Amino acid sequence: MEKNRDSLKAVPENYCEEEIAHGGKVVRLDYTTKDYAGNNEELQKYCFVYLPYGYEETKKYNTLYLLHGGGGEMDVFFEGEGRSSRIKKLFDHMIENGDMEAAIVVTPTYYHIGNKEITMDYSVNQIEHFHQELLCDLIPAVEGRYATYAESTDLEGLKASREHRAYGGYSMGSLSTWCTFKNCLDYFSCFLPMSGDFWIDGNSDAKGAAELMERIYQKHGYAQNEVLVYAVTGDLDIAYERMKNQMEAVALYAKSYQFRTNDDSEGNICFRVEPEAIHDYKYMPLYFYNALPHFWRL
Ligand code: FER
Repeated sequence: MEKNRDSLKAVPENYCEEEIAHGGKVVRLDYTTKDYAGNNEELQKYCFVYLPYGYEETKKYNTLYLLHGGGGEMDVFFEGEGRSSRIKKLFDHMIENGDMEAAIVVTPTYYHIGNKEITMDYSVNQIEHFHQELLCDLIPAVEGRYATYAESTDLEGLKASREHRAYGGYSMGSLSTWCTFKNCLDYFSCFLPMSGDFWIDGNSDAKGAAELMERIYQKHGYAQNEVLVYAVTGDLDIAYERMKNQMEAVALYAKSYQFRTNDDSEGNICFRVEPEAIHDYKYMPLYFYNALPHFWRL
């Protein structure tokens, strides 16, 4: 596997700062789900949804589902309805300048809203069950309400539109991204795990993760140009060693993947490392800026 210790491409200075005239908007979407990780009782939840500038019901949009880290909630990326967070401004600039394709960006939580008693075991359990909420309730609520490539929101409709659907997250949200890869490869094509490795039964396990990834890939039978994984972290990040071990194991054991070298021309999995970056949400704009130009363009 190619070692990448060069800096990622820096985010242009104004991207996270400047409001643009043609910006998108952040709205709140309420939906009903169930406590799939617990007793299946009905739950009322909500997420924030970024609608790109010029959003129209008659168009079709790519989607990106984004998950926060441990202890976070829906507001980590967009702060709230009608707000103009740094990440919202970043997406506005990237879409306006053609750096990334227009996309609807959805920020839910894998927790029960407002739960203050969050342990690591609770987080892992919620994350490992989140695909049920995702497929049965969240995606149908979002893609039934907003104009995406899904002609229908049953599993068949979601599968037919998988090339237009991406999933990413930071830290424990990165674990959620690996779990979505495991459980939902038929419904998502692009994955952005940021600063978090793939835990198996709650434990970091590089070889186990690599073998599982290979099994999943083989089972689904997608071609290399039908799946993209952009894994990224910093070399001072607490996730670095584990993520590096995992990606090196993928290079050894997961023969179905082709690693992308730095020129990004070919291959469907890469591991990018920002020198001196620690475990902090403040690096997310840098990771989005470098990853998202490759998404929905397989
Ligand atoms: C990791 C490093 C740290 C990781 C998760 C964390 C899923 C989360 C830490 C925390 O929430 O305190 O590699 O992988």
